Amino acid sequence: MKTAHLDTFVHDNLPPPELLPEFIFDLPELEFPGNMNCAVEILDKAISKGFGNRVCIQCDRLTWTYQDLLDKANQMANVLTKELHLKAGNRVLLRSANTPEMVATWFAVVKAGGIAVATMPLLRSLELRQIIDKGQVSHAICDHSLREELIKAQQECESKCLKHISFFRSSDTTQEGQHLLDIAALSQPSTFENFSSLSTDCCILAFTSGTTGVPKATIHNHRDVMSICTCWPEFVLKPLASDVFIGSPPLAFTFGLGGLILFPMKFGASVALLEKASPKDLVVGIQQFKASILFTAPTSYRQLALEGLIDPLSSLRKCVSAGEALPGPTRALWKQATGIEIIDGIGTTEMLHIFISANEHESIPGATGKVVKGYKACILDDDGNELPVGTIGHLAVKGPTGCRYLNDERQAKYIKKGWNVTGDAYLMDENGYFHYQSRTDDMIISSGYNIAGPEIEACILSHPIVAECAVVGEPDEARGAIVKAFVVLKADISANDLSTKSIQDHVKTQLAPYKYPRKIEFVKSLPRTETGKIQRFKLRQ
Ligand code: 3UK
Repeated sequence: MKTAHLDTFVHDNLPPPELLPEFIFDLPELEFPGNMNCAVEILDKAISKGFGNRVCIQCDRLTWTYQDLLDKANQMANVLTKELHLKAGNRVLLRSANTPEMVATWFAVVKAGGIAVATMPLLRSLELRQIIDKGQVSHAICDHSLREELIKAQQECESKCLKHISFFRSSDTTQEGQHLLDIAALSQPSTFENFSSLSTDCCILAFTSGTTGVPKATIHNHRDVMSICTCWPEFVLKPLASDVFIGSPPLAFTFGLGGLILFPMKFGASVALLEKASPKDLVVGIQQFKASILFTAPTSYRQLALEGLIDPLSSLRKCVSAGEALPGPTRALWKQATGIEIIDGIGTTEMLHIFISANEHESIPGATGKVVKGYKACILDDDGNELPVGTIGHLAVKGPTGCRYLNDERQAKYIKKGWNVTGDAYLMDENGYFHYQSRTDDMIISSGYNIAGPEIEACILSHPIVAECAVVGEPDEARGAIVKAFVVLKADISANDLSTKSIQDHVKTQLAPYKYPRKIEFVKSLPRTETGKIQRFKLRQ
């Protein structure tokens, strides 16, 4: 394999060919040229498609058209290459909330042939340091208000690879020794000679924390980015140019990058970016920007519906849920509150975006959906053999995108016989719908029964006194493990033996009695990752 990069660090640390998944490009839409820069395909080509004067990005401070975004990205790309000596293949860390400036820097980096390493604003210096070291990051671009932890990380970093930090949105333009990217960009031309990358050159390193907490970096190239812009959005979401996207996932989470930036832009639509995106912020944003397509996580849908925050006559037209299993009761609550059937989809950082999903007309409660056109999926046993319909096993997928960890032994674990194995227990029914059971590491085995926590969670969530809930296995001498539920009650409900009994009885009447939670602990909140996933390993400790 070749590369057009001058800095070949990522190329040199790709997994060996025998550990790569199989890639499939059997649709005409997935035939890409050998030379391709996805930033050019998405941004520059939006102008030639006639989108130049359309609104592209809004936030509560400003509105940018496609032409505005292109001008800013080009100016910044000029600064990166001329002033900061960015070489194609260098890794550039981005640190910001979801802002238009973050988007402009992302495009600037990719246009210049750099590799964007987007990070979540909440990360502290230790986590940033791990990313900088693992990715051998040479440049960082940072919202000025988030500088402290990054500067600390730079100082503490073992490899001293991070040489240039550049800031934007600084209110203090006089501070010496600080490079201010947005100010420097003002004196640059708004045209830029885009780097002519191979479609197989890396353009994103997406970090994922994994179950052990040691971060993994997934490598994605220009072709991967264009593939995700084709499959799920074209075949499932089907947005219109008039749509206004909004949502909570950070742009550092590939769910957010795709859903809030790449997909709207592919269709000439627009996005309203929120720096804070709690359920209350989402409601305000939806009203303010008349948003029509919402991307958020299952808990956020549940909270919006339970707290009566959402106006059933709002501008919303489509709602997408991913990141965690969508419990049946949450789907039903949302339908009741808004009349909208949620579009569920499972994606992973390794696969870049969603590969199993169902649109609002084809979704069925309790199932994530069918395999997205362009991908293949099946269920494997422990030895990597395909299992028959209706059998629980390991979810396996292949398609135009796939797992490539940067210099990581865990590559061998994700790939089985060319399939990407996500670590989820699923079954496929006779109609090709995939039904989520649990993470394979979260399956509870009690007295020889396989119990999938999320099934019990969905049941407990349908109890009228329950706000949130998570189920784990607790080690037990007699039974191996018992089902234990952590429950957050609704605001006006008090925790006592009666509520425990009522929840247990509810489960016993709805599901096979052996599945009922023998222990219930009432808690104020559940531990979650920044991408909204319940941290069940913390509850097990
Ligand atoms: C879980 C789901 C059931 C599942 C992601 C959309 O979540 C994303 O990527 P991550 O790497 O996590 C992947 C894991 O999360 N999961 C995600 N969606 C669902 N489980 N139903 C779902 N709908 O365990 C998976 O293995 O953080 C999601 C797009 C891009 C993404 N990166």
